[in-house]
Amino acid sequence: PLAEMHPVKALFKIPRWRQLTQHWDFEARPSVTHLLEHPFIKQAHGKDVALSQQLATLIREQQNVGCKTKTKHERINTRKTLIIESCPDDDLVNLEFLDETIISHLQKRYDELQVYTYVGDILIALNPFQNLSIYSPQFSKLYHGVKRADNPPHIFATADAAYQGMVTFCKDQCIIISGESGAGKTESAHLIVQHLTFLGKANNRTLREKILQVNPLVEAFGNACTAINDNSSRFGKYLEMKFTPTGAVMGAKISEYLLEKSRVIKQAAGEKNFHIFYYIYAGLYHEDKLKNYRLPDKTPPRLAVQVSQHCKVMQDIVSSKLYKEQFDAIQDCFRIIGFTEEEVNSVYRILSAILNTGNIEFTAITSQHQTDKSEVPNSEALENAASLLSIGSEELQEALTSHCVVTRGETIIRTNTVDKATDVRDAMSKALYGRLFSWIVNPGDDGMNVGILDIFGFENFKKNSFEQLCINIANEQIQFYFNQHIFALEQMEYQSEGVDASLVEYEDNRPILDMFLQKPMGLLSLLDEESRFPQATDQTLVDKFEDNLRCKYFWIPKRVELCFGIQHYAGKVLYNVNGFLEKNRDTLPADIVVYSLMDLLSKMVVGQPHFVRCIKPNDDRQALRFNKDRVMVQLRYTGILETVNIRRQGYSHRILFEDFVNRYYYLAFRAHQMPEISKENAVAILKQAKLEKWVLGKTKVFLKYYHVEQLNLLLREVIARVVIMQAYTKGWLG
Ligand code: AOV
Ligand code: MG
Repeated sequence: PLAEMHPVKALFKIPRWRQLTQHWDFEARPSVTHLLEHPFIKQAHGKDVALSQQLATLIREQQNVGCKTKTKHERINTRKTLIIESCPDDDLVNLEFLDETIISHLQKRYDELQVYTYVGDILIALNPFQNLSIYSPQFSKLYHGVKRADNPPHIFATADAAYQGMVTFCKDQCIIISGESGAGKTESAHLIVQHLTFLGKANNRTLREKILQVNPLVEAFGNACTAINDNSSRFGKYLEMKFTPTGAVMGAKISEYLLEKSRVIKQAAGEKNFHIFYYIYAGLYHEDKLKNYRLPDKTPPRLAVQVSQHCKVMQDIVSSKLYKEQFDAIQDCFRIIGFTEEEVNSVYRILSAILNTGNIEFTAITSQHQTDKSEVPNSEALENAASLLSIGSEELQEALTSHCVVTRGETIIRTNTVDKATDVRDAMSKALYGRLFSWIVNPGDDGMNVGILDIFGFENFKKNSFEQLCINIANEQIQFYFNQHIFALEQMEYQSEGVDASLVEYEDNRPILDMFLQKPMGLLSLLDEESRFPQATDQTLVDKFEDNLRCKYFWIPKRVELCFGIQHYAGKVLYNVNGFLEKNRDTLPADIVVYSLMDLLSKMVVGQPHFVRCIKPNDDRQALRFNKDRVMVQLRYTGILETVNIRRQGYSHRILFEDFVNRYYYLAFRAHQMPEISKENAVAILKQAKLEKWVLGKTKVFLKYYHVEQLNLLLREVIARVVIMQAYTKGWLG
């Protein structure tokens, strides 16, 4: 019942009430009916007696303070309350705290099932590890063209902000989702797509369904079960939703980055192949179509290796109801998105061909003249694969067991050893799968758009290799972009207010990026260069790095062999160079990988960004379990702590003179003497409060977070004194 009770309860815990109250002015207090109209109250009303009672009390209270005949005493008290409540705990930037406090704060919210929290304009999303009912159509309606502060933090609010930004300013938007594996990036991306589809009034049912079916389809081919996440994305995804100038959804386009194709061939212990292989096996078995695709239906000694590696007997797969259901779901996706029957048939054929290819084996032919030749002893798998791909089995065998070399304009055919032939076979499977994936993810056309980036997060394992380096450089770039953006906004306000922008400093990660990307002496260029030397070894690579990279972000640890350390923005990571050269030769050169990421970044720079930082509260995938240490680490490397600091270093409070004087005049003037709203009076208050280092803009006072803290403290003291004095004069206190 917890889950059932949740949406109303969680949203209605005490902070909600506070949130409701903090936007009301004294004078412009909403009427009771208005209050009852508030969406959250509407939902809660009648559902829960205790809540209704709370509500009634609140309304009574509000009526009292709202009425014109309130006494001075009450008015002062109300004012006091409002000032204290003016820091909603929905937004961490509004709170003054240490790192420890942030954690406790998030924990408290998580315990109340409030998984979303803001840090300024960034959304923190804690993975609930249970289904919450806060994503229903009612919630979609709530987060529709409203001010962010009108509702509790929500992933829908981020989608709404992007949508509003796009429609209002006719500007492309992008939503960048980051966080470690299993933190909830992909789920967040789904929810954003769901909400954008709603906002974009995809009335056309077919179009709406099409867009919503894209994700499950792409995930069947691009996601797999890993040790950390049962549905782990094994590719970076950039999804663009296209809209007409009036904001109606037109379609969606997906770009994929760096699909982990090696998974088709091999998976780490306890991990599985891409989902789709299991789905089609179970599905085709139940439809009695395995034969059509030349897949074995008994339990042969070597069933399609990739699948059998984990499901020792085929029964494991075919008896899984889940796989069969998923297969049906995928069939639906194909149909709804508009794949023809023939195309779907081709997809299954290619997948079956890959499975059969995995079963092709080679033996060495040792004749008098040749010792490096191989052949396929059992032709069944070969014939199956060839027939599924509509090529001759002879041709396929030749392609696998020999290769061409062109020397001096002459083409020479060389034979492959068993090892080489095996490599070619695996490379073929990977390439087939990679192309199939790209074909399914086929891009659409142009228009105004909201892009959603769901990429791998910063990684720091016990042992880190080339893959982690690439992923972390990507994150380093995203962090750079993030900093730029966070500052650009602040700087703009400083400029328009005529305030010197150089007053704000922050930790710039540009030098680290330069160390990686500079040419010709950056780490990646050095790696590329060393990869071209056939004699290069792990040791020569480390030596090369050591000789050429001289900066405080790079070091060679003394006691660990063949390693180097990098001080990333998110923390120190030790990389083991073992395999770096091979992996760099085997895959695209590091340079190219980082370019394709630059491409991504340049795309993002065009759009107005919105950030979602996903956090995994525990490693056991359990609901309501909050591991402080784990959360702290992630806050650090998703840059949240950094952001809060950045916000603090800057003038996080920028208050209009009018609001400032109204709020704090007690500090410099008498209680009954409402001073004129002016810059001079604002300065008088600041001076009286003995504050330093504040700045004046054209229309606003620029304050540091601690200024506001001090001001509020002083104000509380002054009000307490005034109240006591008045109580005496009225004879209330004897
Ligand atoms: P990831 O995308 O960040 O990991 P996912 O989005 O796949 O992580 O989330 C992992 C699991 O957490 C999901 O399968 C859900 O069970 C659960 N989960 C996440 N968000 C929610 C939510 N809002 N409500 C309910 N359950 C949720 V990776 O792709 O591995 O980096 O590579
Ligand atoms: Mg994912």
